[in-house]
Amino acid sequence: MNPSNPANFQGKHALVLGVANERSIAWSIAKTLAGAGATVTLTYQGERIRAKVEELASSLPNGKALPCDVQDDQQMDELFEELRNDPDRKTIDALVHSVAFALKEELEGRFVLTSRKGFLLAHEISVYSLIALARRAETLMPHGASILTLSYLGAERAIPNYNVMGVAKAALEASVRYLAADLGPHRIRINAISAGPINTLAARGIRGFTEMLQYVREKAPLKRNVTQQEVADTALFLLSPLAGGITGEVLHVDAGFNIQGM
Ligand code: NAD
Ligand code: IMJ
Repeated sequence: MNPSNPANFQGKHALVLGVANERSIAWSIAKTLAGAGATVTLTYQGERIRAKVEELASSLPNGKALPCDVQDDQQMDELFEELRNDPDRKTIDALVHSVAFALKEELEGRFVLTSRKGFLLAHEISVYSLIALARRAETLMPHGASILTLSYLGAERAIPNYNVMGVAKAALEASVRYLAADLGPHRIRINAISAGPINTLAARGIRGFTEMLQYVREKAPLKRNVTQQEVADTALFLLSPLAGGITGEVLHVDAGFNIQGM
């Protein structure tokens, strides 16, 4: 990439949470950031996906994979301690939060049946983690650093089966605004992409997901689903100085589906 291009990430470090496999949205974003010159650190949730994420990290120039289960404060502290001691990674110019989880039984049936345990778990992993990471990252972030998270239209509309995840995404989007207000004076920006449905691990096994993809394809202004690359390109933009005037924003990358009325 042209060194004068504002979306050039040469000499910059990006920390990307939420890669589980090649289909993860976080992986598309990581590859795109690496393509723009960034040194990328991936994190993985547990030993079960360690080998896969290490393999993906090793395919990136100077890529590295470190453990981080966002339910574990000690693992989060150790992640940032490890980064602080690595000369190539001791500053974080871009942080990508692409993490969400709810109990499978909460993602079907009536929302009114949401359990206390299911509610708290979804919010802990999918929302609190962003705040916990932003606080730790702040100390390593230079002026101009940028944070990005992934949301979904279910934050704004009642979408069948999205249930407690929709409420968690609403809290995530509100957290983006509060974090933007808090981090702005430190010249750190934070935004969300509200992505249209994409066939990933988090979508697989969702009852009727194929029909949801088809519904969007028929109704969206662009008459198709959004691609992983379109989400990743928007991520690169929001994380770069090209978006220097944008913070606290939720940007829909969904082939226009959200604007459609009748
Ligand atoms: P994915 O399953 O590939 O990614 C979800 C990630 O969350 C996984 O890598 C998983 O390891 C991680 N995770 C779960 N619990 C964790 C924990 N305790 N600690 C650390 N990591 C944990 O699926 P995806 O579709 O790439 O999802 C990424 C993000 O995009 C999520 O926030 C999701 O809500 C959002 N999103 C997805 C879609 C879609 O249709 N796929 C649409 C809009 C938004
Ligand atoms: C998820 C559930 C219901 C409807 C859904 C989704 N639609 C879309 C998704 C229409 C697009 C995918 N999505 C946006 C998510 O955020 C998914 C999060 C998720 C998925 C799972 C599946 C496996 C599991 N827990 C999960 N937790 C969160 O056990």
